[in-house]
Amino acid sequence: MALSGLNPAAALPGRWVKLIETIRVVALLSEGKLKMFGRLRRKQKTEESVQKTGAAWKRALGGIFRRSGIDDGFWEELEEALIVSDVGVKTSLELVAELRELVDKNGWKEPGQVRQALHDRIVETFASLAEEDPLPDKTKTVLLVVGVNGAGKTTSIAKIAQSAKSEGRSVLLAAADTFRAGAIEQLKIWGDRVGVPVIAQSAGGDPGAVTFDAISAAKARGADLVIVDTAGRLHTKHNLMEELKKVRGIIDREGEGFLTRVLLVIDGNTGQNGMAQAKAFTEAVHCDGVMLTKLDSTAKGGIALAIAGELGLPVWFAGTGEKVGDLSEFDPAAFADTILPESIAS
Ligand SMILES: Nc1nc2c(ncn2[C@@H]2O[C@H](COP(=O)(O)OP(=O)(O)OP(=O)(O)O)[C@@H](O)[C@H]2O)c(=O)[nH]1
Ligand SMILES: [Mg+2]
Repeated sequence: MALSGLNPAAALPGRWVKLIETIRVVALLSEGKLKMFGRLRRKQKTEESVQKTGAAWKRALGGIFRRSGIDDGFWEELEEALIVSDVGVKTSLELVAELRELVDKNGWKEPGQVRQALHDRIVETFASLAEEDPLPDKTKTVLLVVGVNGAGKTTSIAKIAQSAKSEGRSVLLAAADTFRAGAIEQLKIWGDRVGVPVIAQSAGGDPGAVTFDAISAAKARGADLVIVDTAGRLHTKHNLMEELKKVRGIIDREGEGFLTRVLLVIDGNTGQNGMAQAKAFTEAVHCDGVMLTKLDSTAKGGIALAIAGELGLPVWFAGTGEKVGDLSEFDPAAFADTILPESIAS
């Protein structure tokens, strides 16, 4: 090997540093304090999945941070660009007001300083909500999955089921979408693919009864994660939202010993309509977190910021494709780095 050019003495300290770091990481891993591979994967996947989103933000914001100074025109353009990126009027106005205050207070002159402050604000918004583990280890959980038609609920359930199973959890799926023709079959196919049992009744049955059966089966079989698939429904349809409340009621009543989590699935392309969905579903069944799907397409993703900022709902997962492995835990820093990279201001 061509090592002759190396000075072994000079290489030694570097090796020691590496060795010490390895020992530290192994120690942390064994204490369960660091999920290293999970975290690395999460960052990388979030970065990969939001590339198109990043390009959309670059188109909307690119020129703004390259302006020669911070004047009224700068603020107007920034506000407009945030709104165009689906951040929503309310959140955009609030963000701009906050940034203006910071500029006045600190006497900033460079648009790049505003970019950094906006980047940090985005990370903070998401990070302050992300403290709770969506699916805590060793905790029996019923995950109720809700959202409008076609948002990606059933596909996301398969992704989460596979990921949970690979972490050693015993998962069971409940086919509580008894409404749409073919929905039960679709969930059964996913169940077969990922090797997870599906509790179902016949089409047209009562979603509450299926949920009841699934929780009973989980108790009998010692399953620790029940994921309930529900029919897609327009958030404006009162009777369908009432039906969802009943399902939630059954989980609360029957799921003794189980943590209840409600996951709202939102198509990342939905734009501001996602906000109306999030409000209505949260009012009906109190959502705990969001899965933002289809980020691999042209989603602008700004809706995530509006939902986090206005409703305080964390984004837990990102859907990054149609395959079962296309799931990533949402990484706020990677998201902010991709939509507002330093290069956008230089
Ligand atoms: N590109 C992409 N497609 C996705 C993603 N998630 C789901 N899909 C696609 O979106 C379509 C709808 O997905 P479903 O999982 O059936 O959606 P759903 O919310 O269960 O739909 P309903 O049961 O009809 O309400 C399917 O074609 C999926 O393959 C994603 O992250 N990326
Ligand atoms: Mg479905």
